[in-house]
Amino acid sequence: MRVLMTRTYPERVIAEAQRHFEVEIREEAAPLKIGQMRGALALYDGIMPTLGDMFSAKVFDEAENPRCKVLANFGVGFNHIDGAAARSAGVAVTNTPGAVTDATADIAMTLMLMATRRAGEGERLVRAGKWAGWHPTQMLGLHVSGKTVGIVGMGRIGQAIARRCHFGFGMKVIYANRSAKELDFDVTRVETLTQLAQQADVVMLAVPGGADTHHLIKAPFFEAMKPGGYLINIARGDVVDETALINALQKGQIAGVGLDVYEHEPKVPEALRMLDNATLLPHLGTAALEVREKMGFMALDNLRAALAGEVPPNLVN
Ligand code: 8YV
Repeated sequence: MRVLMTRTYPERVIAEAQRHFEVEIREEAAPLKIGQMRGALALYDGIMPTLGDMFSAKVFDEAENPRCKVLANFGVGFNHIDGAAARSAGVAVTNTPGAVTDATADIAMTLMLMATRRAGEGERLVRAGKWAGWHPTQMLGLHVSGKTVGIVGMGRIGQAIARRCHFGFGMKVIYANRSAKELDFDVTRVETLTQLAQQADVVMLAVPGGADTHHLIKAPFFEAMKPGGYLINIARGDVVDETALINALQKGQIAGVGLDVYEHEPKVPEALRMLDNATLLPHLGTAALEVREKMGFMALDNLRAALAGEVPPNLVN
């Protein structure tokens, strides 16, 4: 069976893949172009795509009974793949849930602490040689312990964030989610995003990307947030109306933001990059070797099952 890996995944993942398949490894870091995706559907039995490989309905338009039977996505987010169009073309789509949960929740906590305690701003001050020394009211930020965190999206990652905030920082946890969640510690579901915005000192976005959550967070949400409130996004960039976010930051409607994802990444607007109260990371959510290996092995399990004619463990379409 021929398999295309659309990026150079970790060595151990590639070695494991080569034990089972004839593997082609794409060395470019840039996402596939539409012609490359169409070609891959015709030439390979399975493909391991990832963030940025936009397998839209258009890609499947000309795919009459493609050779490819599975897109085994490397990553939990699969909003770059049109699952319905893939299914219509006879292509299964899978993802890697669980593998990313703790690492992504950890980056959410990193961003919360960096943003609220102005760590990025402080690091830049020292590195620039401009620190004139300590004084009692220098670079005061928000003390998060005991404050209220509002989590939008209470799936695996949202719950892992809630656990860290509750047990690690004694925070009150409120959340907005389609359904109520029963956890082994105290969390409170709010009925509306406005209520969450009004009550939270720190807002955490942990919803899946896709049409249902596109621009879920926009100007009215920022107007409802506390002026001293912070927004953290480790979900997908387009969950937030980035123009409205920049406007809210410039107007002082919110105190700051911590982002690991961007609406048009890797493009990040200069207006956002210029703001000292914007903590900006380059999509580091799962950037640890053991995590990326675990993601890769999960994707391979999905590939193997699908190409053996079985239902893959993490089928999403
Ligand atoms: C991944 C992510 O590392 O898993 C996801 O959906 O957003 C990241 O944490 C990225 O997609 C690369 O696969």
